[in-house]
Amino acid sequence: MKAINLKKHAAEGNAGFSLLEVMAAMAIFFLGILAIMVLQSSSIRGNSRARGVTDISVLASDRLEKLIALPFDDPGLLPGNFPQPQAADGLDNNYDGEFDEDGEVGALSIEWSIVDDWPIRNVKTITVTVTNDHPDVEREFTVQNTKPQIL
Ligand SMILES: [Ca+2]
Ligand SMILES: [Ca+2]
Repeated sequence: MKAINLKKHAAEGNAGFSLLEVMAAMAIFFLGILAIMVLQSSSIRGNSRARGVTDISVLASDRLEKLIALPFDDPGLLPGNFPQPQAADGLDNNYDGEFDEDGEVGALSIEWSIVDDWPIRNVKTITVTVTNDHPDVEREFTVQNTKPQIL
C-alpha cells in the first residue's frame, strides 16, 4: 500500500530538483560565503588596529604611572620636553624581543613633557605620548595626569 503512494508522488513531478534550481541554490550559497569572507577580513583588520592602540596605550599609561610615582622634587620630574632615545627608553621599539639593545631603531617611540605649577601652583602636569610609526598601524596615544606636592 505504501509503495503505491510513493510511485504516485513521483508521477506528480516531485522526483527531485532540476539543474536550474540546484545552480540557483549554489549561487545564493556562494554569495553568502563571499559576504562572510569580506566580513571576516574586515574584522581581522579592525582587531589588529585595536590591538595596536591597546599596546601603545598600555606603554603610555605604564610610563606615566612610573613618573607619577617619583618624589615631587626628583630630578626626573624637572620641567621640559623629554623625547627618549630608542636605545635607552625601556621599550622594545623594533619588536624583536630585546629591550634597549645597541643601536635599536624601530617604529615605537616615547616622549613626555613636564610642566611645573600648572594648572595650579605646586602641581606638575605630566604628559606621555607613545607613537607607532609603522606604515600599516600609524598610531599615537597621549595620556596626561597631575602630581601635586604633598606638604
Ligand atoms: Ca628591540
Ligand atoms: Ca628601546
